[in-house]
Amino acid sequence: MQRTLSIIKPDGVSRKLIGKVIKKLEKSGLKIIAMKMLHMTRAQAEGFYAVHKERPFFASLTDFMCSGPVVVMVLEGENAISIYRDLMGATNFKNAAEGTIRREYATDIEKNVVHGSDSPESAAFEIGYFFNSFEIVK
Ligand code: IDP
Ligand code: MG
Repeated sequence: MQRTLSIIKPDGVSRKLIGKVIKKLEKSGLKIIAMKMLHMTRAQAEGFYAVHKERPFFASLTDFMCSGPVVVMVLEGENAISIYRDLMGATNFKNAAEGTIRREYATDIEKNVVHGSDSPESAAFEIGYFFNSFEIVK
């Protein structure tokens, strides 16, 4: 069993895509074991994306991520990290496979609707960033 962190980004929430994203998640067989809505401060967004702080898009990305509420979830299942990455599709929606969340709903390389952890190490950091053990159902 593996866990991964999912975020429906501010564009997904403001464009009323929460239900559509969750429908795809539930169809994929992944189990939602934690979920909440929150609005990050700039400092919280910068802390979350600290691995990208040297990238040219860091300021714009963290601006975007604190521009409105997000829905954060913990997903669980066998190979949850790669199953959810496949469901999201490529970072750039133009390269994302047919049927993926980003291919269907993203409008921009930055405003790409969803986030998903990329490794067990980042999943552990990202889940711990948003949830304590009481907020994750067993
Ligand atoms: P990922 O979300 O598919 O894991 P990362 O490379 O980790 O992609 O980048 C994190 C986020 O930064 C992306 O989801 C996207 O919102 C944004 N991003 C990535 N590359 C670019 C870029 O070249 N220009 C603008 N934003 C980008
Ligand atoms: Mg990433």
